[in-house]
Amino acid sequence: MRSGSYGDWPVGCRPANRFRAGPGFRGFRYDNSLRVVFAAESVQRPARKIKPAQRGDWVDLMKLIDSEKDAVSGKWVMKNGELYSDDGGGSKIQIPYQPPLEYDYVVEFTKTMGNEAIVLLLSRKGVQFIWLMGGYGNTLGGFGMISGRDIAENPTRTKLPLQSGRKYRCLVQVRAKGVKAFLDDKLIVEYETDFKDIGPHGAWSMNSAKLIGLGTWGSPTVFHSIKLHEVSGKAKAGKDGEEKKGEMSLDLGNEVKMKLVQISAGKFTMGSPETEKDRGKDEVQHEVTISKPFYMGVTHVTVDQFAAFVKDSGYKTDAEKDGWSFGFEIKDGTIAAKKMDGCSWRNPSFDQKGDHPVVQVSWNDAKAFCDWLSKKSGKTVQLPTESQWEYACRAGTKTAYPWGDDPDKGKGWANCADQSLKKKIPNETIITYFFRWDDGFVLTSPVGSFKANAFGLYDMIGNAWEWCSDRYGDYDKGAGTGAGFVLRGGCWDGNPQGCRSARRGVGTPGRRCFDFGFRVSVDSK
Ligand SMILES: [Ca+2]
Repeated sequence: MRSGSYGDWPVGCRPANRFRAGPGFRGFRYDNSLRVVFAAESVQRPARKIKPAQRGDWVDLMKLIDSEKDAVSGKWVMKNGELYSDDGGGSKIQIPYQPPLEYDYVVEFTKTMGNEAIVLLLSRKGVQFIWLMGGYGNTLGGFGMISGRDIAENPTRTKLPLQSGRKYRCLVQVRAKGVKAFLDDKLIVEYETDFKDIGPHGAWSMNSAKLIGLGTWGSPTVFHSIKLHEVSGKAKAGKDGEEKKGEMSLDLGNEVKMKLVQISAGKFTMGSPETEKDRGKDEVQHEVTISKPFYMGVTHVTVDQFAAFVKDSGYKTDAEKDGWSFGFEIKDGTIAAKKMDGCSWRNPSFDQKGDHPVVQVSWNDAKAFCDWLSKKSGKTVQLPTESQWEYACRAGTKTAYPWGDDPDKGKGWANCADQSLKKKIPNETIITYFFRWDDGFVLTSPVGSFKANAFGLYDMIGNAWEWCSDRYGDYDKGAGTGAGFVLRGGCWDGNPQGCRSARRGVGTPGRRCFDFGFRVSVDSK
């Protein structure tokens, strides 16, 4: 066992010793006590600030490392544009990794002395499988440090002598079908594997699962360049709060994020034509101009996201303050909705997981969430206006539903009152008719389970009603002045009438229910 800095080094590097055990070596298992060391260290580290690569661009990580010291741990010195490790037992750099994107990683380096390793670690199913430039006894190669039988197939391995003082260029290609590593254009390791299974190794992802580690072990090394290049895949949002390529990611703390997408300014016809089946009289058509682009949450606010808010702020929802909310039980083949003591977003009267839309939230609660997130993010986070909501829901469509005018063609688009719900409540009389398809969910569903609309937004129809910032009122009388606020989008128990794009709902600000949720919008600068 080594001294303090050893704990800074991934346990996965220890096999340098055990590798000597001979050809029968099949791997190693992590020591729980050392994993605890990692967990403790991770708490003390500052948040990551490294920007991910953009598609088609090469990103010089050396520059980032130079400007953002927390990208590095161990003994590193930046001199004249080169990064020196004065390695006494392990030093590392964390670099972005955003599966399922395809990347090239290029590292140019010179090992100056010593006989151990330079490594770049990835894993498959949480098991380390690449020791990119592993070395013992001046050997350089792609060692499969296989500690899980599921990846014990024989990879291509080539060992090369690693000479001190010589410059090497290493390229790692992460692709959908596997990983290849080249040293000076020579293939040194190749794995065919499921793209989805490739990721950072746990020991290296101390701050984020989106980072992998590059480091040295036992050998002072000079890194001349470290670059990465996104080869394909959709560009992702940049660092927290950064507005880039039409996306935004907000940090809610405790590793909880919220993704938003930019919606362009434009004009649309709000409301429904008089010919639309089941339309409401309050859906009078009128032209609306959305004068400025804005960001919209790609999904409802989830239970996990709401929990991050409550944890940070200590906020108590209206239902919690009052000690009751509107819950339901499925009884005698119907939904029996009623006031229930102790019912709230924590106990909505049915089972929900963290990725389901939070429900049992009032307009007041949703507004409090937005105010909190505004303060936390420095952005203007709010509930969408009713116009913004319908513009975003329609995403260019003029039909009754995002998928067209025929409710029967909506399978795969939304979680509504479908046949799976009907089977549970065959005697229901309030929900007068159901969608004819089966969406697979009786109650709420994980957000983003269905098709996104043309703006990249999920569940604009169905799952849970969404609060808007506007008071309800007649369209032709300007801003609403009524006591209630607008709810849009229908819900898991919404029938084909209630789940139309133009459908308007309303609730008083303290009202909460088992199918009331929300999503947020953010002003564009
Ligand atoms: Ca359903």
